[in-house]
Amino acid sequence: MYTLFGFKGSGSASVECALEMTGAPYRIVETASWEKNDALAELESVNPLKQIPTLRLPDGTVLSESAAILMHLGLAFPDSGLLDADANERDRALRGLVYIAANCYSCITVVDYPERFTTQTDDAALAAVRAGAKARLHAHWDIFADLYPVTGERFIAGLQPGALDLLAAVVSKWSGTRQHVKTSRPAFSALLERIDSHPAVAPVFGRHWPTPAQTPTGA
Ligand SMILES: N[C@@H](CCC(=O)N[C@@H](CS)C(=O)NCC(=O)O)C(=O)O
Repeated sequence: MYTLFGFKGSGSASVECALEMTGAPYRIVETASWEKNDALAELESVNPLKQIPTLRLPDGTVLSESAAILMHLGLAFPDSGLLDADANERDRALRGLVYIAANCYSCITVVDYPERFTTQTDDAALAAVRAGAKARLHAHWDIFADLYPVTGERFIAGLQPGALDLLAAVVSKWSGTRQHVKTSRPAFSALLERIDSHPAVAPVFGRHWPTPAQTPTGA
């Protein structure tokens, strides 16, 4: 079975949701770099970055990086709806998955851990790094919303939420993104809320974010 290293309110929610969509059996090992429990050493042994989500496949292969994990699941389970069968639609989703990982998730890391990205140690310097990353993050989401314009009742990836919808909905929960796009890109904001409340998504998101205000990372 699959083993998902994850934690409540973290990026592992997207993979947990994707695993639900595949119907494949999985177990969750709860750990995170900010939650130093016994399982953290096991996570570090398979992912030296100590980042979640990290997924161990049934054959023991380890995958990290949300986008790679979601692509793997979409390709391994073609009937799950995570990736479209149509090549053009699929390419559009692959671009979006890498876009979010490269341009949005990366900014979250800077907002959460500014000390990793500067040699300055005073509070003002750290606050400046955090503020710059947050502004850049919001700009990257505006560009994403423009690249993937809302069309009717469609989700980003199609008629049902797919891998790209899951990653977009999770990574946009942090660092004030949802509040930002409510004003800057209201149609995109409404789409994210539709993803949150879709029956294939809501049960998992409800476990990770029992109330919308609880966001452990990138608050
Ligand atoms: N590039 C990774 C980033 C994953 C990531 O930053 N995960 C966060 C939790 S949402 C984490 O584990 N951070 C802990 C750390 O960096 O120490 C991905 O796209 O999955």
